[in-house]
Parts: sequence; C-alpha cells; structure tokens
Amino acid sequence: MRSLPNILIAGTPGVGKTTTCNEILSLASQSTPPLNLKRLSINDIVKERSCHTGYDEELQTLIVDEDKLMDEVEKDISDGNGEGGWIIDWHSTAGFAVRWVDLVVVLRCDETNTLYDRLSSRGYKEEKVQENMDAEIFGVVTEEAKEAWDEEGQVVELKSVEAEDIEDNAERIIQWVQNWIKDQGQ
Ligand code: DAT
Repeated sequence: MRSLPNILIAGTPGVGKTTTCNEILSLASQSTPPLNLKRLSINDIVKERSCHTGYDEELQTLIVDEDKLMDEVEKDISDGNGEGGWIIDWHSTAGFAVRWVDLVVVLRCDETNTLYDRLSSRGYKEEKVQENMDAEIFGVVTEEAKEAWDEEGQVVELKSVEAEDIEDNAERIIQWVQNWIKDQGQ
C-alpha cells in the first residue's frame, strides 16, 4: 500500500520533463510538512545499469532493452515496501505497468519553433529533431498513455511552453499529491 502516489512525467524530448521534475522536488521539500518525493530518472537507469543493447548512430540514441529496464524500474518502485512517492520521467509510457503509476502527466509544447530550438540546441541531427517534432505534433505520448491508463483523470496533459508553465505545472502536481493523500485518509 502506497503512502504517496507515483507520478510519471512523460513527453517528447525537450518538453521540459527534467526541469519540471526538479521544480516538483524543490516544492515538495518546501511543503509543510515536507513531502518525501523522490526522483526516478529513467535516462539515468538506462545508462547506469546498462539497460541498452547498443547505440543507434542514425538517431543518436541508445537502443533501450525495455525488458531489462522495466525489471530495474520495478525493483526501485517496490523498494521500501513500495511506499511510493516516485516522480518518474521518461519520454514514453511504454512498458510501465498501470498499477505502478497513479498519475501520468504528459507535458506538451505546441509551439513548434520553441521545441525546434530546444532540440537543435542539444546538437541533435535534423532527422532526430524532425522525428521528435512529428511525435509532438501528433500527440503520440498522450495517445499511448491513454490506451493504458484509461481510467478518468489518470492521464493529464499540461502545457510546457513558457518558463512560468514550469512553476504552474509543478504547483498543480504538488496540489494533486496533497489531494491524493487526503483522499487516502478518508
Ligand atoms: P526534457 O527533460 O523533457 O527533455 P528539459 O527539461 O531538459 O526537457 O528541457 C529542455 C530545455 O528546454 C531546457 O533548456 C529547459 C527548456 N525548457 C523546457 N521547458 C520549458 C518551459 N516550459 N519554459 C522555458 N524553457 C523550458
């Protein structure tokens, strides 16, 4: 039984997942009483625990071994008797068991020029930038999330275009956590 919810922050690369997670953790530590939320960066797990089978030169990305990755994710999520409080970030919701996650937040950047600039400034090749732009335009991550977490309210999209969106979104997520805790107590 979780005492804190697990939240998956998903979205196309460059939409602001890392920045938003950092803001959530910062607000959580300033809450009274502080909320013991913890970051689970899937990117770090892929690299640090070698959950990949090689490197795709064309797309400049590691080829993820999804089975191995999800085994590692499950280990972390089950840690501490599965008490919850994980803020997980990944560009996709594929492979995650529905029962692990209480809320999926899909960050969206519908300002294509803004997203283009964020991705190109990472030094991504044009092909990789375009692939990610297409995924964002077609809302691929939301579609995928809704197919799995079909329960009402479990998948929310939040706009992440301007700097103030980061703070607004983090505040909304903290509020959602507070409400979740209250609901559990009833
Ligand atoms: P992600 O983790 O989704 O790949 P990120 O948090 O690393 O994205 O952000 C990529 C860059 O874009 C980084 O320089 C911060 C900036 N950025 C992201 N979301 C933003 C927003 N809503 N307003 C302003 N800048 C943003």
